[in-house]
Amino acid sequence: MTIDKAEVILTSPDRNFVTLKITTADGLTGLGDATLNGRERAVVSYLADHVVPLLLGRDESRIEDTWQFLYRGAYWRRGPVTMAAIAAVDMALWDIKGKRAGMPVYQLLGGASRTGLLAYGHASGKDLPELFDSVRDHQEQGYRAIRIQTGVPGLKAVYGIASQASDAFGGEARYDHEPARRGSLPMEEDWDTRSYLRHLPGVFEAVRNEFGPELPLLHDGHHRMTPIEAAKLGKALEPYDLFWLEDCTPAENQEALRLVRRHTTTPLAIGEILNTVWDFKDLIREQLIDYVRGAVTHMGGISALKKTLDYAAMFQIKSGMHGPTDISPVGMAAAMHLGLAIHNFGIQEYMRHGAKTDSVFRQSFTWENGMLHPGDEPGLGVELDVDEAGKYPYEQAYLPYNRLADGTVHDW
Ligand code: EZ4
Ligand code: CO
Repeated sequence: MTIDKAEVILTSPDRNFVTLKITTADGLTGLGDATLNGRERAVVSYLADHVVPLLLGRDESRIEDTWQFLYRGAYWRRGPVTMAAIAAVDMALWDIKGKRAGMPVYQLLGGASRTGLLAYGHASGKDLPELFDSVRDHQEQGYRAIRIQTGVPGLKAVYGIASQASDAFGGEARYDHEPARRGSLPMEEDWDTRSYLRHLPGVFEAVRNEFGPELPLLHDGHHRMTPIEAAKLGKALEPYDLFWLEDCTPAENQEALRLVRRHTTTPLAIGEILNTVWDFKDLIREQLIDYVRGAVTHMGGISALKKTLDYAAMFQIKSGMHGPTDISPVGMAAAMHLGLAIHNFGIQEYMRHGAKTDSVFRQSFTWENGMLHPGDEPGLGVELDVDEAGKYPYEQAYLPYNRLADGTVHDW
């Protein structure tokens, strides 16, 4: 069948999401996630102005050909805007192919390699008592693996720590849903790497003492360290047996990971801001990482991320797909189908979306005993309620950024 219609839907239930909806000549629909946190409208324009006209009249069944046409045909390759747009087309066509076949997408990818996906959530607290409460709260929500972020003495506002309750979560403190972070200008946070490096090992020691050796613990360094600082932190955290240390250095300088690797056996995860297999090529071939953090939404879709993960599998590197709330329920569903099918699944990041988001996107995934499963609806298993989406117009929102004590802008 040919593609008859392609619409770009920008909606902001709890937060902004960009969704591509493709309709075929016989009325089948497919959804794709193109959300790029803080730069949403750039992808809306890329899709609506440049990609939609190319889709109309195309054969819906030709997923790989459409991907290659959009990637190679544009001449300008890679980059988050381009790859989020291509990802949305790819996801929507897989959704349609599943519906056409009457099968969930994971069946088309080779079928289930496991019964469910181990997922981790985000515990945080400005101090240890708050952090412990947050870990317990996550355990009560069913999480069996938990990311730990804390405040650092002397710093007022630090990445990943909620400082106020969120309405979207009935008063639960959530750093990704704070109204203060959704203003018309980005919020400024502060940073000091030496204080952080002094403080963090003690936090992990306390968490291990309180919660025992079994619980898988993760931590996100959010690109803030130099190679030698990252090596030092990885080494200092070894006694606490982390599942992974994420984004220890900025991902642009990939050679830096060689130095980190020489000094520590703490597993490393990288790549939530990477966009193509080329960005991962050296990291994978040189075995500089243990987990691929790429998201379906930012890596050009299911087709492209599957190739990257198949390549990673040759080096015993596993998936650790990015799954914050700025990946829409459509992007999360795509991640779950892919994660269920591949052999080298590692872990899936999962932060629950808010109630308004769940009212716009009707979903069929399950969350039981700390495990996700995409469900068995044909396609991706997500439907978008256009009327409901229309109730929540786009709101300008930026990610926060960082300055050191002397005012220097630091990596965020
Ligand atoms: O900063 O999703 O691991 N998760 C993260 C996230 C990212 C945001 C960026 O859009 O690092 O909190
Ligand atoms: Co991260």
